[in-house]
Amino acid sequence: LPLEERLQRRIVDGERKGLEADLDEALTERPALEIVNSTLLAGMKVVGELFGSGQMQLPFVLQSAEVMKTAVAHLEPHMEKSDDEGKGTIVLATVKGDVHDIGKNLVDIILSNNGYTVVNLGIKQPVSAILDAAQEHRADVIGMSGLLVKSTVIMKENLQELNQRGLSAEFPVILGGAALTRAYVEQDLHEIYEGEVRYARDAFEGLRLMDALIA
Ligand code: B1M
Repeated sequence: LPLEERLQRRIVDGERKGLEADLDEALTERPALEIVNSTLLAGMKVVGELFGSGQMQLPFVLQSAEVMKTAVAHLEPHMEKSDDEGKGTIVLATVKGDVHDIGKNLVDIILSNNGYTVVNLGIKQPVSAILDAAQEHRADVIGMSGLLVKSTVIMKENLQELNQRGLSAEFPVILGGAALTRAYVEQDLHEIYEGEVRYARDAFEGLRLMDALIA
């Protein structure tokens, strides 16, 4: 198989053996981020489709996710970093009840490489933990990720909690994850949140939003 297809198959099949060698070969042709975006994410998309249609069982999805994480970790040192530092702080978390963290961790990498301080709380974070960390670290922005449909409801509740605690003016919020839509965030959630709430389709939009919110 050609290299790109081979790499995609490694993600889909959860096949780790020879992964690093293939990634190193790919790095001689293309920048690390492009490999993540065009090749590896395409593989995860196939995994999602197979799982969604019942053609792939959960343990195999987990294996694919592990290979994806290994690949991203291998590529990360090769990613471009800006010399900027201290541009601002974001507290980042996957919301309560949700374990998906590959996307969130990509956001962490992209923001960290571009001069932001990222306080990455991990997965299944209750709103109290997110708000405590935001206050403790004097975050400029709160970022929440979630891939389950029920996470979109949790995000709404979290924004209501920010309102209730009188923190909405202090904390603009960026939301991301596959179950969200732009309309849900920019219309429905925009209506209920008393501060700024924005939707990031991918990690790069997350970066653009950080730049815009902090400027
Ligand atoms: Co899960 N899962 N999963 N899963 N899983 C989905 C999300 C699902 C759509 C699959 C499907 O049915 N087709 C489905 C959700 C359906 C729904 O809610 N309606 C689903 C399900 C059902 C489940 C379980 C419930 C299955 C079960 O137990 N029966 C279970 C849930 C457990 C829980 O959370 N409580 C579960 C478990 C798992 C694994 C553990 C096996 C594994 C996760 C491993 C891990 O993350 N460590 C897993 C995986 C891998 C997936 C799919 C296949 C791939 C997700 C992924 O990593 N994509 C997924 C299918 C899909 O998404 N269509 C699926 C790659 C990643 C880079 O994309 O996270 O979207 P994503 O991030 C993007 C953007 O969204 C954005 O930037 C990234 C790219 O640049 N972004 C942000 C994300 N967060 C952001 C935050 C920002 C800005 C941008 O700022 C704050």
